[in-house]
Amino acid sequence: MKVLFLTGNKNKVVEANQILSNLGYEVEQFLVDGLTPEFIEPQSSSIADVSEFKIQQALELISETESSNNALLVEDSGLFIESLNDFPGVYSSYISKTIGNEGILNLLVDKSNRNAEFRAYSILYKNGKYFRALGISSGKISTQIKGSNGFGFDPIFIPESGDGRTFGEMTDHEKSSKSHRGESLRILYDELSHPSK
Ligand code: ITT
Repeated sequence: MKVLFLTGNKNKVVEANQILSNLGYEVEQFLVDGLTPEFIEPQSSSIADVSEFKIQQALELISETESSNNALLVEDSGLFIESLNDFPGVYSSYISKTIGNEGILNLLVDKSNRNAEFRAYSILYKNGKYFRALGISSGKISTQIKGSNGFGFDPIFIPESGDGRTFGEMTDHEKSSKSHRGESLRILYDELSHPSK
């Protein structure tokens, strides 16, 4: 069975494939006529609400045959910085594209508290059933941009469970073993493996 992932972000698809392929699922970006369909992200302060909205849009876009043969996946994620009252949070995508990593480091110049959290809320729809999972990766914002792997805020995020390197300095495999997305997909993986739980 394939998992069709409604996202404009190919990095998310790669990470999801690494985890769900162990279960025999092949994750593909959900495209309509070869293009990422336009979908709306509602203004909300909750990544769970944004994900619920995304899955409803995915169900509207998918044909009946496609949805009976495949599972559908959506995810909303973000970086939540403690001393900035959880900013950029649900605005992470926009902030990453505008002020970027340098902008975030500038906002934290005078702050001694650099605690932050990445969160990912995933929803998978399969055969009429919804599976939902929140993953969290706690850590700190670095003082410098380090590493060029991954995407978005990876070069400024040092996970607590690591060895001091940023996600941007880790291989894909190392990152997904510690990441919010990895955690949320591993929870989904468990639920899919034990559907009676
Ligand atoms: P969608 O099409 O799935 O919405 P997106 O990239 O816009 O793709 P989100 O709306 O969920 O995704 O925004 C999440 C943003 O948070 C993302 O664009 C990055 O800037 C940041 N982010 C989330 N997970 C990250 C990760 O693992 N590493 C680095 N940055 C991440």
